[in-house]
Amino acid sequence: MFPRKGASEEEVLAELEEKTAEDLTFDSGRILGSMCTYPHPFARKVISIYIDRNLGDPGLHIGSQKIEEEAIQMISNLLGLEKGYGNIVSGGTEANILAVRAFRNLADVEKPELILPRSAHFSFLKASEMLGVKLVWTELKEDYSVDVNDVERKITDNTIGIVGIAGTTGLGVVDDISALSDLAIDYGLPLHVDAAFGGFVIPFAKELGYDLPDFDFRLKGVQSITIDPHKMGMVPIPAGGIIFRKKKFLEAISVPAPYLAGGKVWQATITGTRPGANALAVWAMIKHLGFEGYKEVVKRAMELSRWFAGELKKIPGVYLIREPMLNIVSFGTTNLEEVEEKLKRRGWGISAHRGYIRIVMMPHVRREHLEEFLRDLQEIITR
Ligand code: 0PR
Repeated sequence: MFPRKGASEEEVLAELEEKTAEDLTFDSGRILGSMCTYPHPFARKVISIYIDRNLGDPGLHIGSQKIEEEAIQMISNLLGLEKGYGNIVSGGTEANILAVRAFRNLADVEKPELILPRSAHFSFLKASEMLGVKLVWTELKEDYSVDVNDVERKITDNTIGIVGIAGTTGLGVVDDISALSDLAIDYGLPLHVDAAFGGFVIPFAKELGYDLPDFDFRLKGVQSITIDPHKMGMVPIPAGGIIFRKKKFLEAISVPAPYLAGGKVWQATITGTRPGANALAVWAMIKHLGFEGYKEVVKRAMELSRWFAGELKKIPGVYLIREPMLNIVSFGTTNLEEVEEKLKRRGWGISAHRGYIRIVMMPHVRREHLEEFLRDLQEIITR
């Protein structure tokens, strides 16, 4: 019911506290299966200062728009591009939709089809339905990366583009983007890389010496990349990123907004009014942490993942789905559903709906949390 009379701030806050008591919080250490993390205190500060900025009307907030553009350029550079074209958006879903939209608009095909691996995130289902693009799924190999031969077999005259994934949602697998890129070039098709998760992991992990495939604009067939600051970028939700190699992709999805303060401006995002504060927080976090800062975050997460995977293997009845490539460790057990239920009852924020339990070593996950989790898991399994 819409209240007729307002209540005091104290009353409202007390009610909120009571109602959110059942939420899990990131600092409790109980959230082990999420790709989000606690808002970095510095990002939180930036957001609270600039909470009123709206990138939907860049003529009003000219400075903020320039900062968004600088953030896009810094991310483009991270991904091997001197100059990129894109936006800070609401998340990986919007970024993926924008990429598919750009490919479709440029393709001029009557019955557009998009080729993507079975491991792709469900955001492509939304893109497919909204854009009228048929999804053509390709098989995975034994290591859960996309079968590039199957991708080639599925190319037709209706294909508008190919999707590869750098950090799959379930297992953190990086596809053979280099082979996909070659294929894309051979067939004159654009390749989109969904690095929503891996984008803020792989560049740092590579420099740390982890043997990971190339995945970014250094590969000439890659035309667009989804990369989410609100995952491993440690920026509060919502902060996704879409970067295109060429201006034509952005132009293909731009609509005119002629009456705004900045005169005739073009908008290439799905949302109109959008949070400037979050784009500023992306910029601020990159400036604050720098490459070295993110590298430290990734180092911890990768080491924790290897250690955790090793510990899991010691528990009888527990098996890894595959060796972790990034900071995601997924495992199965006998009686998985029962184990999941019991873990949840003990307050663990995990899920097993894909046929395994996925643990994501986000920055809020600490070794002592995992030790406690392992103790609970062992107890449940051996009981
Ligand atoms: N692409 C990939 C590879 C993803 O893993 C995800 C989200 C997306 C795109 C879509 O991103 P947005 O959710 O930002 O639109 N992957 C997470 C997942 O499905 C989303 C998530 C995050 C789920 C936190 C739960 C959670 O607690 O697991």
